[in-house]
Amino acid sequence: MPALHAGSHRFSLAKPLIMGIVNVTPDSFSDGGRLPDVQAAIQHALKLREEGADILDVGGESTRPGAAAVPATEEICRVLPVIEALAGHGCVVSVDTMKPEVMRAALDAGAAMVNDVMALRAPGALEAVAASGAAVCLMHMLGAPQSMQQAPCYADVVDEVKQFLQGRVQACEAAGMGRERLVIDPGFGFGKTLEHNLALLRHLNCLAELNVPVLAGLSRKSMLGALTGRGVEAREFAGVAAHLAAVARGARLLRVHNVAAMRDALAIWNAVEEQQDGT
Ligand code: HH2
Repeated sequence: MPALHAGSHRFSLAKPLIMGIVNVTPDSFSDGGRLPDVQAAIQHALKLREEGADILDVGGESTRPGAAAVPATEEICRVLPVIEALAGHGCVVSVDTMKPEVMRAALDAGAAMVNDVMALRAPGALEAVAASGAAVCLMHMLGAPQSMQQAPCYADVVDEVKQFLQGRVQACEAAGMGRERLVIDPGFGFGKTLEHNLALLRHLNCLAELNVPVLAGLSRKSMLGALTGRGVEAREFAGVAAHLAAVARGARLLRVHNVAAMRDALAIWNAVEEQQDGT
């Protein structure tokens, strides 16, 4: 059974892990504006941990389609006090950033994982993470957040995403990072149409073949809205179903806003799976 090493933390991946989303952004598409200050973000994160989050993913820059870029200094000001406080409470903290400066500051402040929607392609990002003992989530994105949803096109989306992630895994290994520190993610909604997202979800087991744990991030995403007709605030049930579909195809980490709902769903899932295995 593969394991995940994030700094000094060790996770068995026998059961799927829950990564709770903590956005410290005024413009995030789903909970932006509701967590305007550091104390509120910390309280929200601690509640997510209480509800069952294994990892807390702290982000200071929205990556929703068309979102404005945030300077590194501003992003650091947003996330650093939250990361320091959560690490001080013994939480496993991930930093959701594309910028090497932010990665370094977050790792110094106690983050044990870097979640990068650019899969460490920014100059200096690979080196920043390799030099630490942190884990990294390598996500596929076609283009940049400002333009990624403008007519994304693939010959074979599953194969192209797989090739890309395989290349990033190899780059990390060449930089000295062991596989136990790596996680891959197809990047639902990042330069993908509804059909691309569905193909990736349907064939997620193809990514699991790379022998690196797969993370699925479907929470509140527009594909759920397209399939249910629901607004961002009313996509919780759809999100749980989508994440369980991902787990059925090998996903080992789930990045979610509603940790309590996912924890309950996984309690059922895990009980059924254990019964099946006879364990
Ligand atoms: N999705 C978002 C942000 N970061 N990271 C990974 N690894 N996978 C994802 O699917 C993913 C991600 C977008 O969701 P959210 O954080 O809710 O919104 P925003 O980017 O506006 O903060």
